[in-house]
Amino acid sequence: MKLRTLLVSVGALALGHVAHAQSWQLVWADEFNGSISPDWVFETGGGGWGNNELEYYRKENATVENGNLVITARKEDFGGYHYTSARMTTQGTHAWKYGRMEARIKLPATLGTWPGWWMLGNNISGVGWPASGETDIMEQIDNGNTVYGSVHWQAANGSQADYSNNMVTTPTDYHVYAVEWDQDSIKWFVDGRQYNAFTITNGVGNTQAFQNPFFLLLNMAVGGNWPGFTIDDASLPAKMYVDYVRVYQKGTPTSIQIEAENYAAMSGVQTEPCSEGGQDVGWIDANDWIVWNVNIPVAGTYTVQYRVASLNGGGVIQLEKAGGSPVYGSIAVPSTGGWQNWTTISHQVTLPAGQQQIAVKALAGGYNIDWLKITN
Ligand SMILES: [Ca+2]
Ligand SMILES: [Ca+2]
Repeated sequence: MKLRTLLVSVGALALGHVAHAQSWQLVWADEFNGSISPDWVFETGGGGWGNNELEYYRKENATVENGNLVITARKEDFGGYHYTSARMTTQGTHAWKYGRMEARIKLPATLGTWPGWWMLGNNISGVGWPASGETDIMEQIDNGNTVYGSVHWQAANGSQADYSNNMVTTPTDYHVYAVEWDQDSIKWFVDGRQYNAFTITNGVGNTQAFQNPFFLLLNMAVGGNWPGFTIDDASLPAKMYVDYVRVYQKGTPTSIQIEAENYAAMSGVQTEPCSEGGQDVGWIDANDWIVWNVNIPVAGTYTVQYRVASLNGGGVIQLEKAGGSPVYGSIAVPSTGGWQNWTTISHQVTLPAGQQQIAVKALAGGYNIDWLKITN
């Protein structure tokens, strides 16, 4: 969103990767359900701080409509400028090093508007720009159908360096614009489709700024060095809708193994020596239940594995909060050919965070359990 010069391709990764499942944990969000989070700081003033923008940024130009943030660009005299709009950041309230930053956005795409969903290095007030680094998750100008993903940083010789790519979409429809950023790369996505990547491994190409925390920005400029200074006044007011902003980070790997026999409470079962060592829980009949204490570090999706044995199959495990509600999921237990022939079955469930009691209830019996393992 800042200064823009000729774009140079530095450190581009091969494109066309398909997004793969990762254990992203939601760490911050604003869904704009009725209000704007106080974590947003509104920047006020005219000119866009280096871009020769034509608007004066005011908090009044950011409102909430039907669960959306709405940034409205207006033809309106204020503070010596002839347009108003809004620019908001999480500078000073929240910054993150690495993560998946995504927002669902619908743009006006009209001549003279320049909306941005972007990030700046949190140390900008100390080292300045572009040494702070800048990641533009989505920019679009005028009535074009192209959206841009870019980075700006400081080259080793002190000059500004840039890298950018773009894709054609339908900006006036809602799309999810995201980056996935880790120690090795920044990747840009529209609706889950990757169109750009940038390598930052070990600060290659003087990119070490991208190993620091960044804060978020949303704004819509009117005019400026990039879109130019021709504004379609008749199309104003123009609105940028943001359904949500979400920040995910890779969860700390979780792996919790619970010996079935170490239950906190049970009904109708017995323990017995296990052929794999220790004990297992057997004599499980329909409606029997077993409760364990567990501490889940972060709410989210987990894989729960069960080490089971069953002579005849036909059993069903229901995983639930102790007491029976909510039910997290259920899984059938196959025949393993013997009461001490063990196999591992698993399913994915969504668990709340914290110290809690989980339970297996037998919707149908006829199996033994040696252990459970909860991983993300
Ligand atoms: Ca929303
Ligand atoms: Ca066991």
